[in-house]
Amino acid sequence: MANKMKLIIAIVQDEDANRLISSLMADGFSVTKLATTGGFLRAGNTTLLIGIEETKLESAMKIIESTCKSRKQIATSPSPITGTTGVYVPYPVEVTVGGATIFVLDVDQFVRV
Ligand code: 2BA
Repeated sequence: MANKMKLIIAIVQDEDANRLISSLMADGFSVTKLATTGGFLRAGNTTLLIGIEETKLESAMKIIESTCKSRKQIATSPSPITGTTGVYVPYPVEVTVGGATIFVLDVDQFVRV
């Protein structure tokens, strides 16, 4: 019977994406890169789709963990305080983004035609 497959969906920072793709490909993984946008920061990030055999999951996860760094970013959020004017005032908030947000899914079927 064929090996079970998993799909890794990894949301990473643009700064780490190219190095991560190179490392994954050097180890023989296939990768699809999507240009995505985070809902909170409304800034660009990168989502990678990596379809792999279950037995190789741990090795792919290690590469992601060792390549992706967490960084502090400033988000400009609307203030909840509207005061008497009713105007929302943007104010900066520091958030720690990443290393990587990773989802691992079971793959029902993997077909290449
Ligand atoms: P963003 O949504 O732009 O979020 C960037 C960072 O802002 C997050 O980093 C987190 O530190 C902070 N943040 C997000 N939502 C927040 C909130 N409601 N209140 C306060 N701070 C908040 P990470 O957690 O490392 O997430 C990085 C990116 O991964 C996210 O970018 C989003 O694109 C994705 N992501 C994270 N969790 C997700 C989930 N459960 N489902 C889908 N995408 C997710």
